[in-house]
Amino acid sequence: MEEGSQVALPILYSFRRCPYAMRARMAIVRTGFEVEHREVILRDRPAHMMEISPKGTVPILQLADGTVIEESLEIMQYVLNWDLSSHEQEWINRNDNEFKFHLDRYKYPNRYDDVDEIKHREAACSFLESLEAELPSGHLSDAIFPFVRQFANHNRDWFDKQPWPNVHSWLSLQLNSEEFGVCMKKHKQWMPDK
Ligand SMILES: N[C@@H](CCC(=O)N[C@@H](CS)C(=O)NCC(=O)O)C(=O)O
Repeated sequence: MEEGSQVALPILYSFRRCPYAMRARMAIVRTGFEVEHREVILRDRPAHMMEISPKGTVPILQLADGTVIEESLEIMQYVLNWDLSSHEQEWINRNDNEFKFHLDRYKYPNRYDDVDEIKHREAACSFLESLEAELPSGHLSDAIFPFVRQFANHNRDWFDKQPWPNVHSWLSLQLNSEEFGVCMKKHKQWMPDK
């Protein structure tokens, strides 16, 4: 390599508070996978991001050879070299479909027609009760806890009163970890040529 020449790093388009982006960033932090971090504001998405992934969601990982990975779970799998077991896949399906469905309606009832947020909070509890009985570990834990964090933060007082000692200690372990601290580091909005 010539002196001073640089190898392009993979590019990560991310948004700090997005739970999908968080799970991808956790995989990146865990492995020390190097990326050029590009912080996105969702209402002002960069043209390059929309070009490589017109669906416009974060996170997006573009590898140095141009390959685009536009699903958070696939980014995790790539970065961690993670071969999901069918049991892990079932948990992720429940998280990304059932739990996320109720979480969105609990957190943002005004975005939907005729939604009772408390009914959705109750429905979300069945997923949390399953977690209480069988806490996820390792990569699976990283894939799930950002969503539980969002649910917990919506009404922390209520959440803290629920009879889920395992979930409470599991969640606080994740949130207080050094890795999560790195994952939540603040970045300025990325702008081309800056
Ligand atoms: N299935 C996608 C979902 C990603 C997703 O929906 N991210 C949200 C932010 S949390 C997003 O970019 N939404 C686009 C928008 O709000 O316009 C994944 O796992 O990466």
